Amino acid sequence: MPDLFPEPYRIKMVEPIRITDRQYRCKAIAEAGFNTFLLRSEDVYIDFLTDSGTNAMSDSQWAGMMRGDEAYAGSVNFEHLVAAVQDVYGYRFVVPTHQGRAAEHIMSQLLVKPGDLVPGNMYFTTTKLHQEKAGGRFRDVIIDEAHDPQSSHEFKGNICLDKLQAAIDEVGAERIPYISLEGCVNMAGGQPFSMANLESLRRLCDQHGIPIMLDATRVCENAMFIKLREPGFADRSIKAIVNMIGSLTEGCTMSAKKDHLVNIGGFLAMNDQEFHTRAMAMVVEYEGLHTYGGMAGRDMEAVARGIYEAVQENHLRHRLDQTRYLGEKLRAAGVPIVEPIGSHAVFLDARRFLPHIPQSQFPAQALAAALYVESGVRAMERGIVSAGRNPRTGEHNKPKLELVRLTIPRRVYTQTHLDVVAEAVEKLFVRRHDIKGLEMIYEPRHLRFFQARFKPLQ
Ligand code: P71
Repeated sequence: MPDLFPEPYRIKMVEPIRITDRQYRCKAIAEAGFNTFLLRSEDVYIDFLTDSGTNAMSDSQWAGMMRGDEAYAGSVNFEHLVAAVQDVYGYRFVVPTHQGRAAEHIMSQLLVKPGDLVPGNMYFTTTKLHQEKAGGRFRDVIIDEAHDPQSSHEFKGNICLDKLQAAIDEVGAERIPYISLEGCVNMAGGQPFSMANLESLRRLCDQHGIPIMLDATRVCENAMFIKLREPGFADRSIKAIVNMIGSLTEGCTMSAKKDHLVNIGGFLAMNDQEFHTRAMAMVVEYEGLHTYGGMAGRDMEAVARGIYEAVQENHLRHRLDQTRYLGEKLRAAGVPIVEPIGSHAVFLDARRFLPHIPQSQFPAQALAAALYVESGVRAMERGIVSAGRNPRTGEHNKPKLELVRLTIPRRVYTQTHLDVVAEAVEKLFVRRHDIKGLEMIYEPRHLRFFQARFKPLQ
């Protein structure tokens, strides 16, 4: 693959990682109840659990940490954060939060009323939970292709306007507080929406007076895909594309732990003054004063600087190429992955990887556990365990996608690390028939994937 974009950085500091043997890992995964969330980080060799909060910060961000203004009120770093969001996204108001779900909590409580319907381009676990806790229901209105891991549609994050229109006809626009639009849809495999789709969505929403709230968690990566794939955008800067997305939406929730290249942080942003006033009143109850949310001054400075680094084209070219490198290696070895290769991760298709394990025996969970034992590589289940249960019937939700996510932290691992991961998955694929299903022996009520425990079936 000669056309890979190289690292636009050099390494100034290193963090040793530990290689363990198979016997050690067998014991570790059993102690963790076959749930990779419950492993100790020290027992992991290459950690592809998530790209969330696992970023390497730049020298500029670390320098910014030393300029933290830790005043309780009115920190200058808050001003920098607000200015960066206004400049890059174009939203008028910013409410800082400690991470994305805190922004989702505040937004859902303030905008969603009992009985409301929130249409979105595929669910995200925490997003949906907060909508439901506010008495709302989530409705998936993503295009059908997003549920087909083999469809190579270039913008699988697009919203199906017919599905959305049907939802509006069914419940009435007044029961739809907003449309939830996620960039580089995580659960679909890191798949972007197109600008053309957002513009059509905007027109439909304008007809009905429905706002669009962006989940901006990975929107810079989405903007890079727009630049690479959508006619008319090749010469636009990433910042200009993100700004255009901002101008077509009423506000956003942000987990800065992803695209904005920090280890902790987030915010809620909006144009509506009344929403802002109410969000400020609520953030002081749950997070902290409205000029820091749940963040230290230094954290806000790192986010402010990270916002600008996140829209650097070289950074994004390298980022997407790392993911593509891993995906193309696996594809070449015949390993079933979600197509096309997305932004932040390569997703293994556990249904095709382990056709002998029925969904009721948690194939993606079993695959993630087996990969850890094979290699010390930690991945994440994104299938039936993550989908949880229907809050009304108590039945398992049975998602079409049964995936294992190999998630690449930003600016952390080298190409050789990617090779190690690819070889481990390839080895496991050869002896996939040895992998057995699991039985769930404990599950918490909400977000069960974090703490559920399993035992292997014989
Ligand atoms: C990821 C995470 C972190 C996570 C969350 C829940 C289960 C497993 C892992 C977090 C997101 C996200 C999107 C699109 C909102 C959040 C919440 N993703 N929207 O992918 O991907 O943000 O973690 O800062 O609270 O590993 P938060």
